This record gives sequence, structure tokens and C-alpha cells, in this order.
Amino acid sequence: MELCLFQLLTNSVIILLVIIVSLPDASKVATSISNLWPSGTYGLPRSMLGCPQSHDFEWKTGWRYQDTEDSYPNNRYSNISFHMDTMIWKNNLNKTFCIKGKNISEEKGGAWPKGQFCIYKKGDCPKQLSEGFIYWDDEDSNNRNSIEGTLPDGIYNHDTKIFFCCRTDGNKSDPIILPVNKPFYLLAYGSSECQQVKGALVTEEFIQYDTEDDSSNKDAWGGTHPNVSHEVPGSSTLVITYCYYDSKS
Ligand SMILES: [Ca+2]
Ligand SMILES: [Ca+2]
Ligand SMILES: [Ca+2]
Ligand SMILES: [Ca+2]
Repeated sequence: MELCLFQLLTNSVIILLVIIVSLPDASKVATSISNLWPSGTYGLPRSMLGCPQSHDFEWKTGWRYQDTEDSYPNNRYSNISFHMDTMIWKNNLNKTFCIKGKNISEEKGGAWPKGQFCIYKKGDCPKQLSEGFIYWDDEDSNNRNSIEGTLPDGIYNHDTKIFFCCRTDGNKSDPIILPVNKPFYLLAYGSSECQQVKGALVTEEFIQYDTEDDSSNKDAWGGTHPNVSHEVPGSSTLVITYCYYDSKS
């Protein structure tokens, strides 16, 4: 009888241990719903509410004033929904960026998750993201392009060439995990459809850029770049899709 009781107790202890060991580690769970931005250096469009949150790094900001077409100018944006920290006039625009530098402590953010989206390039593209660019042929006459602060990698003279890093190997409808406690932007890749993000409502927004009307318009894009198209085939007007993410709660 005593032996039986001992056996019972021993079994109970073993079962309890098995349960404890198989319970998820609280710290691991916390990491998997991370509030950390992926490692590396890169940029995002800045929302009207500022840069996304950060822990062990600071977002630097900068802006690019783009002097776009002056003749019958037609810059536009998605006025039903638009949250970018950007001034858009018919003939010019000024957009701002959030640029992530290196983490202050060891990099803990991990890799960008598998998906289909683009971000601005700053230094080397993060792992698994490939590089591309968009070139805007800005106004040729009396061009007043200007810059200030920290910008994505690019060429900022009388025209604008900006480099991007895109991840292309996932499925847009499989939500990826990113910090959603402050709104942020990604750029759409491949089509105007946006990547889904866990816990966030996503809105497709756009900017239509009226680039130089001259017949020698030099608008171009290459490599792995965000979704961009002419407003009308062959027109000197570019449309780019921006994805705005806001927490569901
Ligand atoms: Ca202009
Ligand atoms: Ca030009
Ligand atoms: Ca012009
Ligand atoms: Ca044009």
C-alpha cells in the first residue's frame, strides 16, 4: 500500500514536470509578438502621427521637396484616406521619412518576416530583401528641389532617384508580425494590394506624381521596386501605392 502511494506520488510529480516543461516559455511568447522593429538600417514613409515606436534605436527624419511639373500640374493623392506626413500641391510636394539607424545595443529585432512589401533603402538591404529604385523626372524649368535631414539612399539633384529594399517571397494575405502600437507605412510590392500585418488594419493609399511633361521624360524604375505605374500608359504621371497600418484596438 505504501509502495502504491509512493508510486502515485512519483507519477504525479513526473506528470506535473511534463506539464511545466511543455508550457510555453513566457519570454519566448513575448518575443514572437515582438514590439521590436527588424534589425538593420532602412527607412519608412513618415505618418502624420510621427515615426513608429522604437526601443533601442532612434528614428532619424528628413524630407525631400520635389518640384514636379508646373504646366497644367496634376499631383494627387488618395484623399479618401491619407495619413502620410507629406504636403502635396498640384505642382510640388514635400514628403518626410523615418530612417532607422543601427540598434544601440545588440540587434534584437530579427529579420524582416516573409511577405511582399518594400521599404526605403539605407545602407545594405536587410537580409532576404532585394534592391531596386524609382526615378522621378522632376520639373526641368527653374527646378527648386531641396532636401533636409536624413534621407533614404538616393540621388537628390534636379530629379529624384530613391532606392528601395523589397521582400517578395511571401503571401500578402498571410499576416506578418510587426510592432503595431503606433501607425506606420510600408510600400506595396507587385500590385496595389498591401501586405497584411497581424493586429493592424491596412489601408491602400497612393500618391500620383505629375512628372516632367517634356517628351524626353526620364521616369524609370528597375530592380526589385515598389508597385509603380503610369496613371495612363505612356503618360508622364506616376502612381505609387503606400500601405498605412493602424492598430485594430
Ligand atoms: Ca513645380
Ligand atoms: Ca527633370
Ligand atoms: Ca515641365
Ligand atoms: Ca507630367
